[in-house]
Amino acid sequence: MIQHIETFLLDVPTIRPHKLSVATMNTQTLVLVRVRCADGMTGWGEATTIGGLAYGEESPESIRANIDTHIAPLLLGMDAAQPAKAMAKVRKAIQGNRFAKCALETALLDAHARRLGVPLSDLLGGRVRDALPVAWTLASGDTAKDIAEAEHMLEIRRHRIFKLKIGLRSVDADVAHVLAIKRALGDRASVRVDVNQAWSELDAVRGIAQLEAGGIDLVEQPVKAHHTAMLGRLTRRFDVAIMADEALHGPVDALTLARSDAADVYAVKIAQSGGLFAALEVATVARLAGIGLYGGTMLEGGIGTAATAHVCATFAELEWDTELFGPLLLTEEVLREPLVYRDFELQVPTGPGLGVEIDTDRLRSLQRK
Ligand code: MUC
Ligand code: MG
Repeated sequence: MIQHIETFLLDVPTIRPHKLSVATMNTQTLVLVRVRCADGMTGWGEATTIGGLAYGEESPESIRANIDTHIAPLLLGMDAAQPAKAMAKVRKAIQGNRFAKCALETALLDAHARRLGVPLSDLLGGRVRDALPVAWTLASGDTAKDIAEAEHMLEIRRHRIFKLKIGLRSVDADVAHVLAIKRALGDRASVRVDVNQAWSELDAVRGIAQLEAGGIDLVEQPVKAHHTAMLGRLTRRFDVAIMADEALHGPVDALTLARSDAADVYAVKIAQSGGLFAALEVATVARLAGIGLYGGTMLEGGIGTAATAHVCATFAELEWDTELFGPLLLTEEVLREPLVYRDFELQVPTGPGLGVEIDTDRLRSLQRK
């Protein structure tokens, strides 16, 4: 039986300012959820978002309030061994709130997989890979610093895929910044950009033409999320891969975008999709429509990152790798044993459930008072 549900906000400084077109992050607020069951099992979930309300329509504080006030009471007393039934009740009664739903589904699946003594990926059909290549985002805003950071990551064999956050400056300044980094790294790295919706169609046409000519491999969400037709026109116009991120709020969006051939690649994010099973549905639509897959992040800490890793481990094809580096951007680790990054890959945890343990002392010390 689901006995107790608790939420925590943790304010964790980032290792350096992380500049996106929508926000500059100096701190990340992790939203963690703990579900305790009557049989002694505990599960953890995460609902972290980016930049308060700058990125999406759920904030850390709203997620917490909505879980505590509206969602947790629906779940208390339900059978903890039936996560799908519990989540069906939540989905019926609660509109939207995809991040909150994802955190609860993660926690219920973590507890249930522990109960069965299997890794969470087994509840999702089983894994086809044990390690996931991980991109790193260069977002200091300074070209020389970004090149030095990339060189260091190549040197320590942690990342060889780099995503640059652009859209804050003029198209020409951004393109010059990106191409300087690509020239410095050459064929040693895949260089990609994320515009986070900042460009108009004309900006995008000018910017993407130059990025494509300069050897950039992928352009993520160049235009506003709701401009599906515009995204489609860019996808058809250019050879370089165009990825949908903010345009994808779960399986229905995945289907709508696929129907209009709006993107070459989908960033699969568990929270943005509304949960782990919803993320699998997004991936299924992509597979059926011939769209490539990329494991995306909301810059979560260890819990959300491990949950996404379990989902991505079940994908037969993961053509564009992942960006599951969230914990590495944070100055503090909330897991007792950090996730293992080795030889450019994240090792998918193998223990029961998520395969990670929370350090509760560290959690208390980071918890918002
Ligand atoms: C996004 O838009 O993809 C993922 C990596 C990163 O640096 O920011 C996020 C959000
Ligand atoms: Mg993105």
